[in-house]
Amino acid sequence: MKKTLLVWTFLLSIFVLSAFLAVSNAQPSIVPLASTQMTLYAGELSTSQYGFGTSSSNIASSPGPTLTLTAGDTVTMTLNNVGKMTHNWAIVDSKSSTGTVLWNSQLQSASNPVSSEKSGSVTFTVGSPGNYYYVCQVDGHVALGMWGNVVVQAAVPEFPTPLLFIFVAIAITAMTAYFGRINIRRTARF
Ligand SMILES: [Cu+2]
Repeated sequence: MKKTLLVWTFLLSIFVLSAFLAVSNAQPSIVPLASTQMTLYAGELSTSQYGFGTSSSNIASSPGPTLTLTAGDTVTMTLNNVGKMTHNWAIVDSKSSTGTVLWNSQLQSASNPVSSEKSGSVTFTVGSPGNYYYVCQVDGHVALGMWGNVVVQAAVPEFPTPLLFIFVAIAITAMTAYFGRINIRRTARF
């Protein structure tokens, strides 16, 4: 197997893969990043203990269930108020009803909360990786236990395209060399 042929195979592989990428990129993708539906329940365990839970029967003692999100994902949060009081939900930068709301994640508000036995939802795009909080912004409810942790993980990085091309091209070249050697052996026997 001549080395020049292997070099040409390698270059041709890169060319074909590049052409494939150009064609596949010609049509802009309209598929968004992963979108996630989440549901939380809000209510009261007692007059001094309010909280969030993953079902109507497990309104957690504080803090509520930790939400693990991925940066860049679109999340639709639905809050079911199974309590007697009004509640709302928002991701904020501090464990406080007056913390700065992040990513337009506010589900209704302290002045327009979700009524008892009602539900509401909000759709937002998750921001940068880090640790945040979700709270009920109705006055005094954070102190009664209505908060939880939000952990934002980095999106899984894509394998860099140029490296992928070189990797695949090396694989094709290696296969060409392998089968080329077999052919040479067969030719030699005749
Ligand atoms: Cu509340």
